[in-house]
Amino acid sequence: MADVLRGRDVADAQNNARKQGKLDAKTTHEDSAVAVKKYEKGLDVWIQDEALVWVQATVVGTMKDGRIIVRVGPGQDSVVWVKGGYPQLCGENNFVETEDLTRLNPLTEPAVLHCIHERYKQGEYYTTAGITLVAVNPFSTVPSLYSLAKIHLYSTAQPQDVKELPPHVFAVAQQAFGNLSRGLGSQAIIVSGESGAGKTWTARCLMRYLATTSAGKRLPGQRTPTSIVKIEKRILDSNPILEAFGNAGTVRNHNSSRFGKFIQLQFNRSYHLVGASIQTYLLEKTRVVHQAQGERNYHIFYQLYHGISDEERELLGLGGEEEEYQFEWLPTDESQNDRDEDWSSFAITRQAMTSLGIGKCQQQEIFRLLSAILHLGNIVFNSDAHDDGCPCTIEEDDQRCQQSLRVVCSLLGVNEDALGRCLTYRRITAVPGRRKSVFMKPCKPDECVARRDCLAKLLYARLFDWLVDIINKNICGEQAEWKTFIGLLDVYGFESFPENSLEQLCINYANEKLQQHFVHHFLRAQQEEYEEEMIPWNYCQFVDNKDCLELIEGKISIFALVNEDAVPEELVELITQSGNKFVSSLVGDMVVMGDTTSKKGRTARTVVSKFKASLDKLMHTLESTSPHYIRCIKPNVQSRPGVFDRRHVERQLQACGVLETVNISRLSYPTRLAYPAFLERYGIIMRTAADQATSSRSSVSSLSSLSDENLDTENMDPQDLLRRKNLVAGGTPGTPGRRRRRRTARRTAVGIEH
Ligand code: AD9
Ligand code: MG
Repeated sequence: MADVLRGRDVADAQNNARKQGKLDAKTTHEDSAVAVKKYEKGLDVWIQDEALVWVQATVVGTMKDGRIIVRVGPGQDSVVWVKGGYPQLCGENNFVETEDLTRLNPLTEPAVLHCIHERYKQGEYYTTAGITLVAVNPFSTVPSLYSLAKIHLYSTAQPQDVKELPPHVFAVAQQAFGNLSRGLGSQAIIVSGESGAGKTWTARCLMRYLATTSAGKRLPGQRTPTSIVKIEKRILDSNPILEAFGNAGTVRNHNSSRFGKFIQLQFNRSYHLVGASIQTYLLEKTRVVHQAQGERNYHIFYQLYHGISDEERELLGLGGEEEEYQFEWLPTDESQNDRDEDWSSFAITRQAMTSLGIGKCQQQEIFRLLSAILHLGNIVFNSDAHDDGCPCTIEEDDQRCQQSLRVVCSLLGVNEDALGRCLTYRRITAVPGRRKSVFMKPCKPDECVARRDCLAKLLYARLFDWLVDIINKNICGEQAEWKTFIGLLDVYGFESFPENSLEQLCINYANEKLQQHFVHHFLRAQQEEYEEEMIPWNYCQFVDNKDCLELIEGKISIFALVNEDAVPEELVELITQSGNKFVSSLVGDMVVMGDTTSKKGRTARTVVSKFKASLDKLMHTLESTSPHYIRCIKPNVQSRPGVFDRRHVERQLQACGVLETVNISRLSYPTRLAYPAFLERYGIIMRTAADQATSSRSSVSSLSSLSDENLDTENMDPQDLLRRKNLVAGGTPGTPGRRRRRRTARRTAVGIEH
């Protein structure tokens, strides 16, 4: 038990031991007296604080009953009696200069939080935490943080020197690229964090860095082939399109991504970027038809509304300049609406579409569809009719509704009666015995609204998928051309609202999956490896979320029960029969849910099963890579620069496992070197060139058994001799046997590095 809790609070140990019955009341009191002994007068400690989470204090004295008296406050003017739980020791740390949290001594939760805070105050937004990079969102443009000079600094550093450079998102990208170009296979950078923490910004920086670096990897004087310049531009151009159609202003982020994204940057044998492919996950469809208070619909609707010319406005049925339409699904929140920004963003989106091969005609089709969706939101139903026992109808007395109905039908290429019937009646198929009978049942008012919303969501989601397909066709490299990839994952963080839907369940499930990947990759893999290699190390407890995942995705689980009751077949049929080829092609491949008796005998996949399958595939892909992690932190909920809410940050550090990562990294051996890299760095202490020429593994093994006699001491400079002796000081004598030798070599590497 003591091992498990190394470095943790004594009180925790006592509590746990007490739970296990190892401490009785008497020993508790005695132990308290022993425990408080270490709190000598004048010692600096951390104590808990309501507002600041942890504050520094100085011990004034201790009581026999285990209470500790400390002074706290700006001038150390207030005296506090610390009751439950013992204060944690501050130690002596230069917080601002501590670039890797695992170097904090003692490594405690308060020290981690304080370090990130102190660095933030000095404009240091990046800090390493073992294999993770902690990135705090500055919420302001920091000059030179992402300049070309910075890119140059990281991209020209030797592989072994990258870690010596200040922590940065470019350092992570460079490590991934360095691994790739040293033949270590595909890499993945997993960016996580809560909404507004900076994931998409970070992913954009990574893309820009990798595109620029890969371009700069050519020989001096060699020109970048035009085809590669084009592909790089297209890859970067995919961002404005995906953000226009998949991002929206929310109360937590004015540019919130409402879908998950995994982009695979593909590199050829010479490590040039030759293509990319994008996989998206679960676009939030509900937003198209429902925007919570203070939130917006997808950016593209506003861009279109404010960005098109007057002639186009008429053609799309969005009204003339003087008579602006009011759209139910286009809420205007003055704090978030900026016409000029929408106007200029629209120009960028259009330009990006053109660059990705979406011509003017196709762009018009897209805009017509978007306008049709907006107009669908203005269609309302006559609920009085239903109250009188008559079928519901589309409201005839509402002029705006009738006009929108006409515009929708014209833009979608469908018949007014057919649309009205689809929205107000549902088809029921009964199969009594072997005879199938079909009849139409009038819908209740709320069912009509649900069918209207379903149609809008279907069209928008299909349009989004179509765009992703087009983008992929234009940026994906030939399979024969690319060999390895660097994957960038930018997915939505955990979500919990007063009212949660299936979307939140899926989003949180994705996060649990990623957390499990992290746990497997880092925490568990590391512990198991040490155990297997019999390297001395102390176990560290971590939260294993496999039970949680089992509850969501197992055989008897929430997913097994949840089935989102599918798009009504009448709506799919209506769109399939549209006179507008673009519109009908969007649903061309859809399988009608109720059509289980068709020759193909297929059934439509539910949202859940589709999402689960795409996540499983993602996990499989991630397993084939070396992962790197970036945890983005949002310093305050108001998205303001210069404000660091310690409580809010601490919660995020806990939730994303940074505190656990730091703890486990600290307890383990943080440095690993491949045999060749080890020899490259320490080979100079080999006695002869012949020693160095043997295979890497045995060379490292013999290097690890170097002793004084092996060193050519006679001809050495005394300083050099001392340095070399120090270098081998961590070595242990080689032992016969393959496994044993491997272990020794690795241990030596670790010892030397320290
Ligand atoms: V969400 O889950 O998609 O809602 P993200 O992606 O985590 O969220 P995003 O990258 O969109 O957050 O960042 C939010 C805002 O913070 C951006 O629009 C920028 O205004 C701001 N930001 C983020 N990172 C940086 C940065 N490194 N420097 C300056 C930043 N501003
Ligand atoms: Mg985002």
